[in-house]
Amino acid sequence: MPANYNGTYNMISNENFESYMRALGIDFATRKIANLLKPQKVIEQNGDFFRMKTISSFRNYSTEFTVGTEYEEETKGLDNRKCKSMVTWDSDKLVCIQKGEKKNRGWKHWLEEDELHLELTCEDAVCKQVYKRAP
Ligand code: VL7
Repeated sequence: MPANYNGTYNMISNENFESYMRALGIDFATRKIANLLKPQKVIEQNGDFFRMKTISSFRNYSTEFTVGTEYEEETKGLDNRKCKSMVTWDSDKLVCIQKGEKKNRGWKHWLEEDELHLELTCEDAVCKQVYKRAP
């Protein structure tokens, strides 16, 4: 039985998002706006199938994938690149590798009690975000 990530989570902390966005080549003005956001993650999971939505007042981003199956990801509204992405389980952690133009790109999710943790990596930048399950 895989871990259950189903739920809605609100951002409570966001470290190094600025350097992650810089590594992705996001322009100054967009970074300034994006840095002020407190997005919400909405995760729908059915076994190994996931739909993940990141919702904010500025932009939304949505992806769907099946763990263990490589898929074409287009980061529309973010850095607008194409990646060959693949998510795998590392125990109860979700680990995504995003192969493409940017080296060392990916993310990891894990749960700690009512918190959803996310580490976003691009090149040498690591952003750490924590979300709390919505009441
Ligand atoms: C999704 C943002 C910065 C552009 C706008 C910022 C809008 C809200 O890949 C992601 O999530 C995974 C794991 O949860 C599931 O898809 C990260 C947000 C990364 C990158 C680019 C700034 C412009 C933020 C959509």
